Amino acid sequence: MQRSFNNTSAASIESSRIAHPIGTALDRFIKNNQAQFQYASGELSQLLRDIALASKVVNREVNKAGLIDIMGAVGSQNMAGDEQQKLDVLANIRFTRALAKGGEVCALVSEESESFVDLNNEGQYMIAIDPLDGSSNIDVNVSIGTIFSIYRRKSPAGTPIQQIDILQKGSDQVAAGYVLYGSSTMLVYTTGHGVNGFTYEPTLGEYFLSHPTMRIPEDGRIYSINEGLTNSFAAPVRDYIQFCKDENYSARYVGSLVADFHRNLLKGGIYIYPATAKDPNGKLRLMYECNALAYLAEQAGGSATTGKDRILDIELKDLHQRTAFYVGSRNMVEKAASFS
Ligand code: AHM
Ligand code: MG
Repeated sequence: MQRSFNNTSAASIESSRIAHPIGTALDRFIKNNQAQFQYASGELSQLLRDIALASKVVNREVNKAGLIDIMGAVGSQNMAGDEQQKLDVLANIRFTRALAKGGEVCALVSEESESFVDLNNEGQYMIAIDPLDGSSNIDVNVSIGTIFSIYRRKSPAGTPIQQIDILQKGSDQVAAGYVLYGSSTMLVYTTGHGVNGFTYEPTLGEYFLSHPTMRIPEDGRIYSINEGLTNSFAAPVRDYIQFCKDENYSARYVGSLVADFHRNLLKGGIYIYPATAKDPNGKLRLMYECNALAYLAEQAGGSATTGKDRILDIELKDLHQRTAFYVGSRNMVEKAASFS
């Protein structure tokens, strides 16, 4: 069944605003909302806290990225004599460690690992994560992000992890979100009851609610696509780009999925990564890039498709499966699809 925020009444949105004023600390927000979860045992709350904690550590590393070059390039040693590690590898280690220690996650799928990681515990959740997406932007001081999807494990806890625990459809997500390491660091997530955004206050070391009950405008005037690849797009994609130009839309493309998605979420817009000659199934990965953002988009009133089909309905066959990705304002995604 499609979990859609569109059915949520204006009154419940308003009551959520009243219950959680801007400035509410993340910990308090998670605690106050625990009763909303179907399995309100506190494990998912703790898992979200673990993610927030790991993101603070990664945020610190991201902010030091420029200095790392000064102190020694990748492959060399830093001043303390430690081997330097690439930031995306480091982020993977930080998140894996936090989630393994937390004990709520039994298995982890990551962009950085070929197969899933069995954490050998009784945890009830499976997580798919891209620890640091937009890696080409790391070295040039441009926004990057972490993307995560959380699922309930399907087989009984304590038994070996099975394929049905790992290869779950996007519509099975129980929570999803991203961290944007931008001019501010933000954590944006959903547990199926709307989308809320928290901004990190570095001097206090805490996230605070800054964007309650986020809604993506139904329409927008921004299109985000790597237009340099136009020659390898199919005709309907090229036609839609021409339509955007005819309408005098603004082209905005950071090249970091989280940053492009976040801007469009706030301002209205569409992000497209279609099939190309090089990547005939699209470039982006379903499990740890597209599904989370598709869930967030729908929860915020937007939509996400392959250009044809709903992203959250796609059957998973492979951990690193790719898909074409259209996400953003509902009317824009619909319009783009009408060119096919
Ligand atoms: P990555 O996982 O190697 O970082 O690739 C994903 C990134 C997205 O963040 C971004 O939207 C896209 O790839 C950019 O790709 P391109 O440079 O082909 O436009
Ligand atoms: Mg990625």
